[in-house]
Amino acid sequence: MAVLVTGASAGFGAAMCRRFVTAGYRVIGAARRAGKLAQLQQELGAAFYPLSMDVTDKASVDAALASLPPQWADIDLLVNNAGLALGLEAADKADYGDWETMIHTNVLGLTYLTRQILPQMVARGSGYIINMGSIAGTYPYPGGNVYGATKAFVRQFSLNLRADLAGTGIRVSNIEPGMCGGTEFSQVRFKGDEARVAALYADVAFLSGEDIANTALWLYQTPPHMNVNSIEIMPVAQSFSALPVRRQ
Ligand code: 8X3
Repeated sequence: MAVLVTGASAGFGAAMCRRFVTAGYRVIGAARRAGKLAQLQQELGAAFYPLSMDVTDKASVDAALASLPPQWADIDLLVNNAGLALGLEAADKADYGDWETMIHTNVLGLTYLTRQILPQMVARGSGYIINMGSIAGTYPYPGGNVYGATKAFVRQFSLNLRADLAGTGIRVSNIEPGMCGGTEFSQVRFKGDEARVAALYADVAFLSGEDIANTALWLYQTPPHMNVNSIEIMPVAQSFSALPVRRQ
């Protein structure tokens, strides 16, 4: 039995691979960047299996999964972690290509992996799917437009999976983090604008990839009769703000 983590080359995904291997699990790390996966394999050893795939390309997902050696083919936990935010512009100014990339990765990629791996879990009558949502899937904010909408898809898809999987013993959870740092998330969102990234995180005790990896491990180790449907996590430094009102 193995754990499969997508988006394993950096951030939450790499942190999860490290955490699960340290906890004694066998982990398949899936990502596009084979070099980063090879580094992770050097670090983690035989308990880690690097799997090159592009989650936005269904044929690549299918071929990668079909290539798994038999001893790595039974997946008990799928962590659909691959995802990204691109841009923070208002909807009338956002780059449409960015919207497409987010939808392909955060929505279609997640559904490809899920659809491919669920049948083996159903056949065994056990398994766990952890999806990476976001607080952006619940709370709207300016510039969140398509990114937040993809995470709202992930939240509802997670709940709907539970409806379909009733009686199977398979568990599904959606992790919904708020502000996290120390990952490539904001570098990617702001396309390498390091000054903007630094300004965002300045003097904030943000969540780390390790915090999210520990959460995923805790979920997986909860007793089999227990399903955490969703878990929303923010740094203490982040909270809510009043809705803006435009006065005449
Ligand atoms: C990451 C959280 O607040 O940047 O999904 O959208 S936020």
